[in-house]
Amino acid sequence: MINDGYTRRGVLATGLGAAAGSLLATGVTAAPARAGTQGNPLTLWYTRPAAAWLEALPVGCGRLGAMVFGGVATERLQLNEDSVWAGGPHDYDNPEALAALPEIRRLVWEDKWQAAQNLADRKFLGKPSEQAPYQVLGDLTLTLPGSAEFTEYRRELDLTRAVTTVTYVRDGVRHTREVFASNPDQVIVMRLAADKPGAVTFQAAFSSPQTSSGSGAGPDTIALDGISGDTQGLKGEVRFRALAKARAKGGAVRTDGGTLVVEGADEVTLLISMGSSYRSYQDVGGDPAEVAGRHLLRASGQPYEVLLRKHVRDYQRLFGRVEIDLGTSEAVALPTDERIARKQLDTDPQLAALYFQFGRYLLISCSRSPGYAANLQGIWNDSLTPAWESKYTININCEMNYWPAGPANIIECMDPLFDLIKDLSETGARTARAQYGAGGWVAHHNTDGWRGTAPVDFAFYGVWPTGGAWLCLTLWEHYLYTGDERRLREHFPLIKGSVQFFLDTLQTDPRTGCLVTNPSHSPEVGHHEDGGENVSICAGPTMDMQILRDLFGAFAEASEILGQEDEMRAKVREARARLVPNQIGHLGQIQEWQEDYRGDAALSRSRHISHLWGLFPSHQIDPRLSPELAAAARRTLELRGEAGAGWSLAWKINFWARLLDAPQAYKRLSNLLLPARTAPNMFDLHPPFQIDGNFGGTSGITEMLLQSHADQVHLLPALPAAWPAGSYHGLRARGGFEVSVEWAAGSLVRGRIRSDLGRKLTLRTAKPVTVTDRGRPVKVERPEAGVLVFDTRRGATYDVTPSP
Ligand code: FUC
Repeated sequence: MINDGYTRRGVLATGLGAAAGSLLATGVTAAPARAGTQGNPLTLWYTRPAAAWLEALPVGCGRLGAMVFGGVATERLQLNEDSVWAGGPHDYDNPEALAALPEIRRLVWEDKWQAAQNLADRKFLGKPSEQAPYQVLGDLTLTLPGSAEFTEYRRELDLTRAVTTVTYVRDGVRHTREVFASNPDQVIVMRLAADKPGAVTFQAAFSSPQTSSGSGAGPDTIALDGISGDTQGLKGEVRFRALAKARAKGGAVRTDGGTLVVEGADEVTLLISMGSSYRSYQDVGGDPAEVAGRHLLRASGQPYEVLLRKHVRDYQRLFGRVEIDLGTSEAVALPTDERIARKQLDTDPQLAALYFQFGRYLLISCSRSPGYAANLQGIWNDSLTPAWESKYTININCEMNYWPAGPANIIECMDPLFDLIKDLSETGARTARAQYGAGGWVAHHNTDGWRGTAPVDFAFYGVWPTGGAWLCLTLWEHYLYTGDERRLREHFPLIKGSVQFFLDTLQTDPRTGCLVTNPSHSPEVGHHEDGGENVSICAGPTMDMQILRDLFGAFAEASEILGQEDEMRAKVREARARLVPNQIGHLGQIQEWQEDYRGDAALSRSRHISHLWGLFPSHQIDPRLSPELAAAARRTLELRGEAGAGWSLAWKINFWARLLDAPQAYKRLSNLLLPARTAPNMFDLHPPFQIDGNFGGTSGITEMLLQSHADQVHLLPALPAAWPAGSYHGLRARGGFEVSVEWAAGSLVRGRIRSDLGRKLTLRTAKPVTVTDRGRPVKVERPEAGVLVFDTRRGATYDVTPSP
């Protein structure tokens, strides 16, 4: 069985057989009469059909997604295709902006913020000033005749195989449906089976809130054709087609208009294919019928078992790289929604492990090639007008989506993000020219299917030129994790273009002489809100300076590695030295702005904590290297307060982990897993559903167990008391290391580190350790307590054990 194969292979691969074995054994023995997780603790499961969207279970293969409701009389698959954006190709740049820029800057220098912000609202926002929403494609609804009664209902999502299953007994027949989304075959597959011959009977039809129509497309296939919606005066131009084809064993299949009719089959495989006319942000001339038809035809030629096997193999190649055991308890036997409703993470450590793996599952399911990057809802959206248009918000949310990709060992999932950055470097070059008269490229706080890069919404939120710069640092992160120079060379022009924009636009602050952004802001936080003013606009906010310090640093290092741009490197290093440094303010906090504003500004409880960007994802603020700044970051977190939207809480887990404060990090994780922030289907709630919190939470758990910044690999840096014993296998550290660790009584029992690049390794542990290479002691230096340094060989595996 595939599932057995997965777990056994995993256990063998860990070399930590004892810990992994005990995880499995506990899962099995804890399984209660009510079925529980049936020996597989990596299962979300429920005793009722989904009564709401946030109870339905997500499947996806990057390009396609579905929410599966698991109903008995009707089954609903809410369908998404990741290019269905309202509107059409559009250049958002504002031709009036460039002329207004000097005046906006002057007003900022004179502290006339309200006037500056008003002018930016009038002249500097994109046209239109709001971007387009990502939209639902439609539903496929199955109507299944029979009595209203049913028993032995169970609905689950198996994270080890990425298959969701529904089973129940109705009118004396056990029905079983499985659904998965296949990346190799680019279709969503549903199999309907029964334990009596001839018992599979249903009708299926598409519906959609879009302008669309259903029809028959052959004797066993129905179609839905539609077009995306209009928005902000832009005509909807993404045409799409969905197809559903039934392949039955026994019984009869026919279509009746747009209805698929299946009668008396033994078993049915339903293949769902979707395609759109979107070829790129500037071309919607594709043929949706060709795309949907091609994938359907190819899948049609393959038996269900083959489609399933290919899907599971493809998925496990990514998912199977990491195992995690944070301990277990009786609670694993409860349905997932009941576990969340208990509000007791302390007595349910496996729920944290499940959340971690669910995050990995989600990223694999919504960010794969072929396909576009994960938006605010990944790919899962049932609306024409989703919250914040389900765009790519790049002042935190989109980047957060990708935090787990490197450390949680699914780095291929970043590829669609890199495609997005490539697009933005093109549209952003237009914006740089049109609105700033600058070279290079710029992206502000949001983008959409049309890769808008001009400022949008209001100046208060939108006039922030550093979104593209942050995105570029994900390209650099990829290199830090993989050491892949070929990719770095491919990505370097994007980094260079972003740097160029800032070389062209940074201003010398007349008061401080520092190089600063102007206009900009600290995302979404006002620094003066009194006297009818509410202004965020300013010069040189801390976050910008932190991002640019890292961007310029990455550029300099990359250009050295690649042997390119010597002259520009010198200029960039000079500029880097002139950025405003991190500063500590009057409350002992990290200053959010160049000026240490008093009053409400410093006391803001905003969910945005942008000035701690330097603590995470960056490491400019570090308890070891800059203890005073770290203390100020702690103060900042205390001032900002404990509460927060889903993503904000998730960010705080990462912050506290970086401050090596396990109790505080764990507290934020517990809060993230409360019903107010985690839906019954484990989707993160801002609220509403926003997927960043899932990914930020996954990243936060990693940061508690393994950190690898500032040239050190730190094992178990913020291990909470609630997880006294456990293990993980396969997390990744920067520098090309794969790390597995087992711990008991809160301390390391053994670790195992594979070096893929043969780099020098600096290892930090709470207690002294010894390193061996195939049983032989390795020569190490011990520069300070808890730290050892040694040269590794490419491909070698090192064992780490507590020193006697
Ligand atoms: C920013 C945040 C919101 C939300 C939205 C998508 O505006 O302030 O909390 O995450 O982006």
